[in-house]
Amino acid sequence: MCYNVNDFFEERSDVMGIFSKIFQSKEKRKNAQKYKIGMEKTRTSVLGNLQALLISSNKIDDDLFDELEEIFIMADIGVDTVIKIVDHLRNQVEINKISKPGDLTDMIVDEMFQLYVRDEIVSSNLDIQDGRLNVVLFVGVNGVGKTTTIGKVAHQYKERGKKVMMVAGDTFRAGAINQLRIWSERVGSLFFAKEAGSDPSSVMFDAIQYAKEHNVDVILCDTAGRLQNKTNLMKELEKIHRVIEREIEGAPHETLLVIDATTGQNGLSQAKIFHEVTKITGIVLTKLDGTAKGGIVLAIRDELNIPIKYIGLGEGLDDLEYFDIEEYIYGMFSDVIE
Ligand SMILES: Nc1nc2c(ncn2[C@@H]2O[C@H](COP(=O)(O)OP(=O)(O)OP(=O)(O)O)[C@@H](O)[C@H]2O)c(=O)[nH]1
Ligand SMILES: [Mg+2]
Repeated sequence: MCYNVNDFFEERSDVMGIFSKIFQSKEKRKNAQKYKIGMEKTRTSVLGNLQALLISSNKIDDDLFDELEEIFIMADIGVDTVIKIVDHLRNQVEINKISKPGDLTDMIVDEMFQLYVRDEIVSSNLDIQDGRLNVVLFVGVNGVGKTTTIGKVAHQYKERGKKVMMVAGDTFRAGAINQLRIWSERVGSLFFAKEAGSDPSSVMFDAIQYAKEHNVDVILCDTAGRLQNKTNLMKELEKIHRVIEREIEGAPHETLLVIDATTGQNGLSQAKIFHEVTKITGIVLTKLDGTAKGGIVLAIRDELNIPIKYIGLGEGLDDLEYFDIEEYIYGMFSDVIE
């Protein structure tokens, strides 16, 4: 299959530019700047390669599609997802008789956008409601950013006037309790801990009683980092979940799996296993600022169907954003959308 520049000189079809139109219609640009800055590594890498490829190609052919696949896989979009995107792109090129490689950029942006929003508009808001004690549990492997994210989330809810309490459920790692305590002081939230080595389920139990007595709005529960293949630790997580569930109907209202974006595809397999043990309601994708592999967002959406609720774009208190697909795509492609 080969599309030669000289064979077709058709105008571009209406199916293109959907993303640009939607994005233009909203006043999201200001917030999107944070994505743009935070995703600099992904943007410069993906876009740099993409632009170099499209400029150097004078026709759309199989070689071009192969190279596109390579660029997307390098950005960690995931092989299965990439194949889907590129196959669909091929079809669109054929149907709309696209011949200029330069016209592909808009189509690629749209493909990615539509892949994410295909079934429904995915809400990234946390299920935090007024008039009840809300429980958010943070889980994940070691060092992904659970404790830091709790600090950032606490800060956001404090700013909105909520009474927030952090719970030191990581009783395992030396220094973990203190690390969370420091975050609570920084944010100005309540803090609940028992002595190191306590059973984390009993910490949760006591924390919930305390929170009920003191009219706390939101409790954010830290847990010890655990490898998904360590059976005893995963069982511990099940127990923590059960205790919370027993004490408050419908809780935990959110169980967020924290994934480090720099670990790429490995994060996907972590998610699958954690999801089997404890129902994950959302993903926090941290360290997106530290990787050129920001395409992992699309792989998570396509392969797991668990919503990404937050993304971490740095180590500071304000470097956490609700995940927004439009702002994300803007962060990745802003140089060509503008
Ligand atoms: N660049 C960047 N660094 C981050 C982000 N989130 C967390 N970090 C850093 O990642 C490191 C680990 O963060 P922690 O919050 O301690 O991770 P954890 O999951 O609680 O770790 P354990 O409790 O040991 O399992 C720290 O140096 C954080 O500053 C982010 O969004 N971007
Ligand atoms: Mg921690």
